[in-house]
Amino acid sequence: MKMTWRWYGEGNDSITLDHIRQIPGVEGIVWSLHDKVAGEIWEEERISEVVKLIKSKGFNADVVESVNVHDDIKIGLPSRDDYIDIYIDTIRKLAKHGVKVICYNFMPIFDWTRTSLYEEQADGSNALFYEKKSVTHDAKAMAAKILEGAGDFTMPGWEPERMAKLDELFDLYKDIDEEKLQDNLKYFLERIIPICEEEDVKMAIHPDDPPWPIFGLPRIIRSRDHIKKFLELNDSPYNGLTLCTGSLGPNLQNDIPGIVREFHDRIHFAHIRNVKVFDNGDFIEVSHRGKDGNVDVYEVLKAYHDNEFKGYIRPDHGRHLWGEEKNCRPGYGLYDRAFGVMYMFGVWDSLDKRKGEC
Ligand code: DNO
Repeated sequence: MKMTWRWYGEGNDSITLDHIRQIPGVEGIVWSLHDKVAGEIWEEERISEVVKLIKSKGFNADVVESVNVHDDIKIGLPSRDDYIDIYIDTIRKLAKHGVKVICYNFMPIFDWTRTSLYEEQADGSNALFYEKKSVTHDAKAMAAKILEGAGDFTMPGWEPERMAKLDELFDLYKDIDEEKLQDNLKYFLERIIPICEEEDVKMAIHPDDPPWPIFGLPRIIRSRDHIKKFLELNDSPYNGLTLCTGSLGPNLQNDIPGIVREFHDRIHFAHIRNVKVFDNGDFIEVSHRGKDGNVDVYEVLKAYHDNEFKGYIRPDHGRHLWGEEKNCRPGYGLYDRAFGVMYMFGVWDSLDKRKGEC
């Protein structure tokens, strides 16, 4: 596995590349142009500038998370072809600068959703929290809360421009059910995957977070069966997954180690995160340690190890520790994610040793 770290760019992240250099074993920076809204053109000079900066600090810049997909593509509007052309243009430009994997999602309107970005914990830390009963009808109130919590940082998938048009967006999605969304995803894949094959860039879809429909909007990448269906939409190895344990984890029916074992050869990017799920379905994000939550992180890593996973991996969200919430983006502080890296290496290195001894 190749360890990576998500970084939001100069001036848009409280953590610097120099901080990241001190975390053992991190080889690559997962990056994006975070000021770009879905459907906007990515200029080559901007891409080249970021890649150069990342490489100048000794990291690879192989993974981009995300190039967001415009809602017109997800809804299947006639304008989708123009937006797909722009997407293809971005794939080609990224390939030219050595990018190997693009992480994206196909969630209608909202990216990952939480009801509290800084839920206080008994030990004084705080973390991202999801209260099921608050995510039923008032999407606008929730969007406002998320934007407020993000402060001056950009929140991918929660662009204020889009959030200002929620009524319009909900109206456009009103006839889109799971099946239609899947058809539109297939259409998108049919156009982009041949380009990815040509350019040697792997697409890695991110699962829906949380793994159930919210505000009546369909979500189609949230279980083993959905993943299987998705992979069958287009058989190319370039049509693959970002397997996120924290996104699938809140549904306790999801056997994540089993999913890794079944689909490992289509997983290009692994996100490791742990969640603790309460009896009423609410959940809180916890440390990466398996025992702290409901995701058996050891078994997940073992499934990757047994299959000699060579893809990219990163710690996903962490708790905010030692007061860093005053100046870090939600879920993306320094300390807990650095612990996550070390926990993963702890498990991985011991699995390596045991394998050598067998
Ligand atoms: C959460 C992330 C997601 C992910 C997108 C991919 O922190 O894992 O926001 O980047 O869904 O498009």
